[in-house]
Amino acid sequence: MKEAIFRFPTEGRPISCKQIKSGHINETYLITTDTGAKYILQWINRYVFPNVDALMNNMSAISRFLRGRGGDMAMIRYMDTLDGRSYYDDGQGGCWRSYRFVDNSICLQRPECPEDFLECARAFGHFQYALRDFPVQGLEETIERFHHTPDRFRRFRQAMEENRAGRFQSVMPEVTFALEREERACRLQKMREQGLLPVRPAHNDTKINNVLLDKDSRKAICVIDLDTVMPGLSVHDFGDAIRFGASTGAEDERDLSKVSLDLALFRVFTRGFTQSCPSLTHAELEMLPLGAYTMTLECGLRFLTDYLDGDRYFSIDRPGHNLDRCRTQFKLVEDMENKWAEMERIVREETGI
Ligand code: GN1
Ligand code: MG
Repeated sequence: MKEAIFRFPTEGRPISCKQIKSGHINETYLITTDTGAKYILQWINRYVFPNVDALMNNMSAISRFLRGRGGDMAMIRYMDTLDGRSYYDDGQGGCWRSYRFVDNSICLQRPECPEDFLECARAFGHFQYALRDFPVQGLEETIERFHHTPDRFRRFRQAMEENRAGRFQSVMPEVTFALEREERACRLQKMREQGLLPVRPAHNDTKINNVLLDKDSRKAICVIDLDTVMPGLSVHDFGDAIRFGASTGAEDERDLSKVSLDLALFRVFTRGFTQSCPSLTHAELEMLPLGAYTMTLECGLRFLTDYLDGDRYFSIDRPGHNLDRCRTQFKLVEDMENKWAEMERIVREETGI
């Protein structure tokens, strides 16, 4: 049992604790008490999120705003600790938070049918739309330059130079692949700087497993994992969801012949996201395919950077795990290049631009 749970006002006495393997950064546990009440307890990774107060402040500002707005999408509510704080600092570098498990909810690692992905799109589209007039300057950057692609390339170059794990020589094909695509991948950040794309409150981590679905109706209940909500681009939210959910293979699949972009899922997501977020500008709609491309390349680059650094950021389950993940992302990028005209056509057909 994780001792931290006793710092929170649970209903009943905690009797079991099971780790939920989902995500590469924080640790998540399902706690059950003797009355049958269930809670999620989470350990926050301070290496990745040094400023836990900023993260919890963002989250409560967003929750307050969304609750005030009403609508059919729920919001999880973190519990205060018994001594009235928003999280528990265990004094040994660990920070913990907890919320009541959402009854009858499931989260998927991949869509089991197109409707699951449509629900995921509706949830993230609705999230964007509901926050369309949230004062974005009130949000703190919980991770500096999180989706600043040019800065990701800068850090990548630094990792190559430092070559901490001595792996540089073994990843030359991946290095070349990334560098050849740098200009295209940095285009959205340029557009942001030129004011061509609006800066909005973005979720920034829109994997399908960050949406809770109702186990029976399979309808989206709410969006979770708000740790990376900060000023960003809507096209990144679209793109990250495609990168993960519209791939025919798992993020760490070793057989690359299984990894490609599923255009039917791409279409479904485009439909759900844009219909539930009618506030997207013409430029944002036009850039949706580039959002998918950028987030996939950037994510591959981040895995590669971490591989060069000796796996310090993303948790791994096997040697070479980050390199495997990098390769699936790059394979997907290549497939998007081949399917580019179709991606653009789908966006035109679904949005009417
Ligand atoms: C990390 O931990 P998880 O799975 O929610 C990462 C995302 C990556 C993702 C890749 C804070 O998210 O940016 O896209 O792994 N989160 C952070 O699967 O870096
Ligand atoms: Mg996350």
